[in-house]
Amino acid sequence: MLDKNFLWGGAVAANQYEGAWNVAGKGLSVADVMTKGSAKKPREITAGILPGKEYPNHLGIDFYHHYKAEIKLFAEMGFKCFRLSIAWSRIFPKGDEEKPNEAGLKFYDDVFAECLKYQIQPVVTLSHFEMPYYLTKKYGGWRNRKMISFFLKYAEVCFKRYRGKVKYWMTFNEINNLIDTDNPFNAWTGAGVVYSENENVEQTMYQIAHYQFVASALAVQVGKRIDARNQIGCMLHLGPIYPASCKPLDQIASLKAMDRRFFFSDVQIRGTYPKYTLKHWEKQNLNLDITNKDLENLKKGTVDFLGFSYYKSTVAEYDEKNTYVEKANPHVPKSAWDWAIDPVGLRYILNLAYERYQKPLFIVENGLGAFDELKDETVNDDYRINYLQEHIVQMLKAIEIDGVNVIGYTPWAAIDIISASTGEIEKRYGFIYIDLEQVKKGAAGFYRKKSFKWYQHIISTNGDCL
Ligand code: BGP
Repeated sequence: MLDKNFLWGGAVAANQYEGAWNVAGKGLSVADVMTKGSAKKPREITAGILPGKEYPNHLGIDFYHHYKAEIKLFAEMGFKCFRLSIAWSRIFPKGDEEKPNEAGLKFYDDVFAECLKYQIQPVVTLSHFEMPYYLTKKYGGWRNRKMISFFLKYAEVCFKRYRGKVKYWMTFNEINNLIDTDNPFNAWTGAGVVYSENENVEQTMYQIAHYQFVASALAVQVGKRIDARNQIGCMLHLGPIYPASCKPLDQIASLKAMDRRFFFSDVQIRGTYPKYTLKHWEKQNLNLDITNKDLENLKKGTVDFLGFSYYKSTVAEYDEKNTYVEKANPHVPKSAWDWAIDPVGLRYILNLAYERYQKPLFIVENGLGAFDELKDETVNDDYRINYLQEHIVQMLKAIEIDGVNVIGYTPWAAIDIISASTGEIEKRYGFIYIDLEQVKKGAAGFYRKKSFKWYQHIISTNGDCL
């Protein structure tokens, strides 16, 4: 039997669904200057708005103008919580201003009031791929230590303004994406940084991570001071990287691969740098700007829970030169976007994370991106129902058999939104179908998919029907 306060809900991010990119004083965010991509072609990072290019985030699904109708649908599904992010550039349009933008703050007052009207708890991510673009131009993004104070100020304004309305917060979305330096999307959306060809990318990446750790730890301290009831978490993308075989060296490969993935929560939950990282820095001769005061702050600002997204698993094979290479898992099927579908992996990662930290875990993203077809005003998305059902069953096993403490589950996404990696809406995740053509004409354009009723039933029985 799940706890009666278990947080069932759904998740989204401001830059992928709000639209109204330049309304009511909002500044440009890093997401606002990324063009549309496709399943095959990555999105382009541009130096401002290029005329004639498509910027999907500018419209999103226009939640900004339809939030009442959409939150009403979430209430109809029975959501206990709604995970969303605040667009930093609505609150501080450039990022370094003295005073926040009142119209931006007011928008979230209204959104939170609407959620609370239906007893839906907002669960808020402060930075979800949408930092003010100006901060990248003027300060070089998170390469710069000054970012710590800009973020802290933004966080403090939010904690004060939404005191008593929001209890669950997360500082940086998928902070550990930074470690995958091969994909420029990660440094851009996570830190407002484009690496140059001749820099030591590893050194820059760890420096960015350090500044974000300090910023997050300071935000935790301020958030707790403003309201001791606040629960402030870190947020990572997680998933097992199994050993490719039962060869002993493949076990080491998997162990090291998982350390690399957990490095960020090791710091944010334990408040110190793990030994394996210190050894690595020494070996690589990295020279990082880390002060004693920073280290004290990391200790004082550890997080209350671990929020994470779970989509897929991979395997690690031992490689003499690089310790391991990550590969696809041949034992699990794949989605239309080539993402491995592995529900058992969710139980596995829940166990792994809980053994490592003994902290509450919050699954704040999990879902299937698929091509949906609207027919007779609905979508027959049995594939999505199967995907979610199998994952929920594994989550319940982790809770009821393995004793893992999971506090909530917010599938990605509550409603169809713009996909982060492709910049298209065609990779759909929601329980509610959005017809963008209608949205462009000013209508809300939504249709309940088959999964809508199914999820409503799961929530109303608190998972007992499975
Ligand atoms: C996570 C992000 C989300 C989201 C999701 C699905 O990495 O936190 O913002 O979009 O993945 O990814 P995509 O939209 O690229 O399919």
